[in-house]
Amino acid sequence: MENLILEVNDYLAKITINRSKSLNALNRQTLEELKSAIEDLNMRKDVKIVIITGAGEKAFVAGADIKEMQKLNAVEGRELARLAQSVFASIENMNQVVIAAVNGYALGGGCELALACDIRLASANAKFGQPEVTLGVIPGFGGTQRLPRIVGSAKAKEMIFTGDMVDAQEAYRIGLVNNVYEQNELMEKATELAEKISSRGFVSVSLAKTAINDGLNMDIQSGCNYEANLFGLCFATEDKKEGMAAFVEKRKPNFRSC
Ligand code: DAK
Repeated sequence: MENLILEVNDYLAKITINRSKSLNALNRQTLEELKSAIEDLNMRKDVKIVIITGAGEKAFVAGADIKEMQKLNAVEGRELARLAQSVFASIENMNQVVIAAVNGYALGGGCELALACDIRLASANAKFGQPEVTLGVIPGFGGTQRLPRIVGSAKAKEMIFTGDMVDAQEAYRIGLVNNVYEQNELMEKATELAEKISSRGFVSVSLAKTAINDGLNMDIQSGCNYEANLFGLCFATEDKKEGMAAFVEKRKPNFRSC
């Protein structure tokens, strides 16, 4: 892979978007590489957490590659949006928990990539924005759909209609990121969070992710019914037996993710 670095260490995979000369902008090749990395990781039972970050200290991802998009016609633009949307949907629906470690600019497609992740941690210098209207287009990689679901439609409309950036503290205030850290602490904190989540009963973490993601597209009653079914499914797992036995026996559980 030319534009991605993929490192797997035990239960943790780290994907670094690696085009720092272009502030890690997503061109077609990078999206194709991301698609293939996500497909491979999704099949792996040993990997529980994926951290996505950008190379360097300036940018997470500064958007889709404007220089590449400049040459596209309408049909090619639609193809690019479809490719990115399918990659981001696979990230959103991965069996693993995906943490975005946003280490700088997360603009346009970069903000949309972070939105597709389960949890967003930001460095203090991070900046988020959907500047597409300044280029005469609209967000095309899911931003008009995911941003309002996360920060509410009023704040999402303000960000998308103005194209203005918000800094890390404002992103935290509006619920766009879960936490903000100094740049040099970001990866350590992301790894600590990964460690904590991976120590839980991982089948249940994964089912909880499914319940939340699918439930967001249902009415509340259908969502609760769906939750009850997945709750019931947990009772068929070894992790449920181990978790409850450990509680009763006053010891730490030893989950085996099955
Ligand atoms: N694409 C390509 N190159 C980029 C880039 C990008 N998004 N962002 C930065 N670069 C490149 C710069 O051109 C520059 O390259 P050289 O000139 O050195 O060759 C290098 O990275 C360093 O950038 P700057 O010199 O500009 O660095 P500064 O610190 O001065 O400024 C900046 C940093 C992040 C504020 C600035 O680079 C910037 O504003 N970048 C563009 C951010 C942006 O507008 N992102 C959103 C892109 S649009 C679709 C609809 C919409 C979309 C896609 C599909 N469909 C419906 C089909 C749109 C998606 C987007 O993401």
